Amino acid sequence: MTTAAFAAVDLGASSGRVVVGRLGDGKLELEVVHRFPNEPVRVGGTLHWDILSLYRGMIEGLRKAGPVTSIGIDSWAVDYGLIDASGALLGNPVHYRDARTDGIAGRIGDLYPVNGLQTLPFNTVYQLVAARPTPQYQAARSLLLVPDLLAYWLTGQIGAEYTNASTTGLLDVRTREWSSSLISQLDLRADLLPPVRHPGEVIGYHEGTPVVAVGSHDTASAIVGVPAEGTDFAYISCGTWSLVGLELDEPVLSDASRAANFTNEGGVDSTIRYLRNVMGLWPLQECLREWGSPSLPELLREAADEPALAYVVDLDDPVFMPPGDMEGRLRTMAGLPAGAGRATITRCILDSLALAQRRAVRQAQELSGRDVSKVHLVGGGALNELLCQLTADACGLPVLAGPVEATALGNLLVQARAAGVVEGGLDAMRALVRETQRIVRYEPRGDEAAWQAAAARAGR
Ligand code: LFR
Repeated sequence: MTTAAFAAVDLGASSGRVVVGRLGDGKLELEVVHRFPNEPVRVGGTLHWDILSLYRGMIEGLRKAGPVTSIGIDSWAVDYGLIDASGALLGNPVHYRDARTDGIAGRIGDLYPVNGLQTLPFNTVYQLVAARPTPQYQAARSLLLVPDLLAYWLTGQIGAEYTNASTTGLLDVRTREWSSSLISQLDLRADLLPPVRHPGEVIGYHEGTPVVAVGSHDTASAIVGVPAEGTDFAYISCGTWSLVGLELDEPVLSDASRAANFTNEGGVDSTIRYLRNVMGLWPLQECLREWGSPSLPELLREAADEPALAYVVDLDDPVFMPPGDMEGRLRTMAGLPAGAGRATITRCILDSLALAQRRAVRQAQELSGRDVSKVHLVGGGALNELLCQLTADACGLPVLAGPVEATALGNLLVQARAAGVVEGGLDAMRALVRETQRIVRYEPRGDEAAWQAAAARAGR
């Protein structure tokens, strides 16, 4: 085995980073060479991504990374830019938390039998229905999902990376190609959708360096970076969202699965990411923003001393989706007394998140028929010891927390495999993560009855 360096560009909802991974001879070392903020901009009543500032952050990071064997890009899913016939971007990509899709999913019939996707108001398909009457949509030549747009700017090549394309709602979950019947049924433009490409393919070259398609949906890369052995595990990719589910070979398209709003997204190496979007750390992030960024470790220490399960909400209620006045919404929904302070609110969020994760872990098993013996929790949430312990307690299963940088790792590993530096399938890539990254084990502390009662109170 040889040693080589790779650059992962990983864009999250609140920040982006460029990570250099050095791999070879059983080693895997990460260095975050650049971090930059991702601050959405509301203008003309619409919430946008500041895509040019993200591009600048990426370029700056790649410069700091120095010479690498290849570059891979991942980001959150569903959002896109439209380019015209000259290749120019037609407007800033709209943020998935923008209100333009309100009410659309309810007006459109059931798409589950074709796309197998959880109905989330912001799925690309609903965004396109909202965009259909606009001049930009009519003038567009191609639709590029965010990582594909950035890769286009680096290489001049267009395409739709499969794992991210699977979140649009326009891909047929069985054939893994664009569904022409669904697209024409909704009177959308099939000609906007570029050919599908797969993780491991070379997209093109940036200043002579190959840009390689990875699991460009951040969640797909995160799941590559789950340090699991075997198949009897659930995962939680916990950051702004908690993506909670199982890795399967085939989609689950039953009525019960649709009713439980479980999704079948496309994973690396043709796996199915059978999961549910749980609201994640978003409510806490929003509170912290409103509170002027107080010390999180201190707040978590105080929250740990608060009474358990005193106040719980159904965190998946769409009322928590948009930005702004999160504390007010939590107070109302949880029935918090006027005197409740920040520690109580934080505990309410974390208890409620653990409850929502418990529900998704249990439902995923029931709906798929796959039993699990442990939960892997990866992403930024793995640093939150209180959340990890509460999740173990709620699920009644051990939680293996880490790595924090699972997404960057998954991105890097797929590149390293494409370059021949790592050999084998997901098992081999995960073994390398297991052997090289820090993982902390949390044992469940029991009290199933208390969690059950709380679930009932949260309306679960
Ligand atoms: C996580 C994530 C989720 C997706 C949401 C919106 O970062 O990619 O998987 O549902 O963001 O795109």
